[in-house]
Amino acid sequence: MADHHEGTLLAERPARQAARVLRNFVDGRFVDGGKPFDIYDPATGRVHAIAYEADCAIVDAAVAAARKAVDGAWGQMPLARRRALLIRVAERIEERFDDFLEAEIADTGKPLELAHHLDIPRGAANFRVFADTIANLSTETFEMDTPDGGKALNYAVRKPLGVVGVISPWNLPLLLMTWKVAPAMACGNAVIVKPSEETPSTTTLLGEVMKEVGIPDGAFNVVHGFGPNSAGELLTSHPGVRAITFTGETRTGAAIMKSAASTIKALSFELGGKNAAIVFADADIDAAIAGLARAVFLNTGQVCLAPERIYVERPVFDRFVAGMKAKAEALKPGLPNDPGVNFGPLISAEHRDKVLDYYRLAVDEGATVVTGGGVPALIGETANGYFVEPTLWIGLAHDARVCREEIFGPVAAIIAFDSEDEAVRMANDNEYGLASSIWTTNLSRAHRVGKAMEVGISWVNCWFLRDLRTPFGGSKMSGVGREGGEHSINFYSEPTNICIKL
Ligand code: NAD
Ligand code: 6OD
Repeated sequence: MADHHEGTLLAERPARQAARVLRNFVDGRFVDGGKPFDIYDPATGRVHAIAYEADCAIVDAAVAAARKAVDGAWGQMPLARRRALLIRVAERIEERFDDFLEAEIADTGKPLELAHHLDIPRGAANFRVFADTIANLSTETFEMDTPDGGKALNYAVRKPLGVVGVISPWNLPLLLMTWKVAPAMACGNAVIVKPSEETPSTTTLLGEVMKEVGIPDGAFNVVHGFGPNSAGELLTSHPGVRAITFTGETRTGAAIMKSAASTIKALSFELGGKNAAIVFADADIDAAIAGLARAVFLNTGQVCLAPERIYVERPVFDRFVAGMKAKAEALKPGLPNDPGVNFGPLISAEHRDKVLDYYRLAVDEGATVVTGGGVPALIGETANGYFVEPTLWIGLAHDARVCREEIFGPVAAIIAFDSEDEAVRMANDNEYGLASSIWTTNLSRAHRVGKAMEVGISWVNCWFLRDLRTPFGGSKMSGVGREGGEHSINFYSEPTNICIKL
């Protein structure tokens, strides 16, 4: 068994004695090399780790190791053994729960309670679910008549794609990375993960876990670094990588598509959103307020599925706004471990500045600020953290820029409507199409409006309720393809049809 802290040895440099070192994980080992870069704790603004940017040689070595694993020990492994190993990965994440918790919190600053009930458990669940899914899917068989009056039998067999590049974002680092790594590995692919440069810690820890449970060398690799002209682009343009599965911004998806074009890679994209919620006057308004306050402010609004536009039927508008304001003002910012803290920082100083620019723009565009709109007055360790206030606006036109562009912060514009048609039209009038959340007690309306939404996932009287067997992804500019259940297996494998003349 490997040393648990192989990838996270204390830094050698005296000035950074408190920082962890995150090396690249290639062919079952943490390797030296690459250029160091700082990882910040967003709750305090302090450097808490140093990662090493993978160069061309490290990425090439990762691709070669992954190819060897697909052709050998991992790709050839009997399915029962592969599944058992993936379940061991889930168990080991649970055994090392506190290590994952600590690493995720250090990178993101998110409240401990949130990482405890969402990020880390879902990291483990992703491996269990896809270890099951892969065991329970069939392929198709057709018997056909042939021109000579005989018969032929067609049947398909599923094969791994080969080497899969996984490029992941910073908002739910372990959850979103394992959501792709688990099905890719269940299908027998070897993966190379490029985690976000802001949040590389839990992916590095997963390298340790893979080694500890006996996943063959090369089946799981980690390369650290950035996007353009760095590890990200080296992966997306590498001829040895057969597929890229990506979660992140829409414009990054466009850049990856270009970079992957010349080597014709399979692509699965989960991209940005500008999600709408609709609250009808017949809804349980208290439930809508509780559900949508959670949706807008969870993870400081840094959830791709979060509604940033809420359309509310006029008779219940004032009551809804007052309820949301009370929820926003009850949130407590602070350090992840401090008692009662349920509101974390944004991920970086750069992202905080972007969100604050939108706060200013909203006022320029005519918003009345119901609550928030600035930076909370914090003292002590969090004074230099990347905090902003939870914010609500009314009085904006539906086509204001702040109502059209993804902000990715703890903010929503609340807009009144007078008819179902008007609400549906405004909700769909956006270039994104990721998710929606509709609140009504009218069953017919729930089905009708749920289906009318131009999105990948349309929630009714709930939000972010996930059954991992269902299709997940975005419409319009929010994504390409679907993952979840058999949709993931279909992306991460390809069938060969065998036609036998009988
Ligand atoms: P991002 O696009 O900036 O970065 C995501 C990843 O892509 C990072 O690892 C980054 O290093 C890498 N990258 C950037 N440019 C690249 C390039 N040219 N080539 C290869 N790799 C590159 O996104 P982010 O800021 O980390 O995450 C926030 C965004 O992600 C938001 O837009 C959010 O809506 C979206 N998101 C979508 C979903 C979904 O399921 N649809 C889920 C979570 C986040
Ligand atoms: O739950 C999931 O599987 C998923 N992909 C969630 C995406 C959240 C976006 O921030």
